[in-house]
Amino acid sequence: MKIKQILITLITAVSLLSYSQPAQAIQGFYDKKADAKVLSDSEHIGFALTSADDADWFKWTNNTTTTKYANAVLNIIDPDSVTNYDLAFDMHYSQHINTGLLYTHDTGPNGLDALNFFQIPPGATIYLKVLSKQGTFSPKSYSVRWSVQNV
Ligand SMILES: [Ca+2]
Ligand SMILES: [Ca+2]
Repeated sequence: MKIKQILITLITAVSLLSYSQPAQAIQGFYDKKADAKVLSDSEHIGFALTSADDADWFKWTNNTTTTKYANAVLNIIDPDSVTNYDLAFDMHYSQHINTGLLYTHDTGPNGLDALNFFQIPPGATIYLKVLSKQGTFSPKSYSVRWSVQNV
């Protein structure tokens, strides 16, 4: 009886360990805001999400003295009728003032989610996040067309 209890304790401990592993194993590229990929003024990005918990972060800082206007278009390459990736952003006006995560309009599995002419004042940093909508994930490549301009 005692051996059985010890075995159960051991099995429980082992399964707890193996449950805690996957969360750490899901590590790809640019998964966190702090690891965001720095964008240039104009880029066509081609990446992929590899799990339902995967996300990719990007950032661009307005180092000029004039307001810039940002455009970003998210597109799933080879879309299907279910997989839906979303484009969100968080504008940091300064180190301590930011908008929090905001989502661009979701256009569905075959749509293009976009940020259009979004104002970025001098000194501000915009963070973009690409993630999959809950319950719709399958591994897909996607592209983001990014550019900043004057108006
Ligand atoms: Ca990632
Ligand atoms: Ca979407």
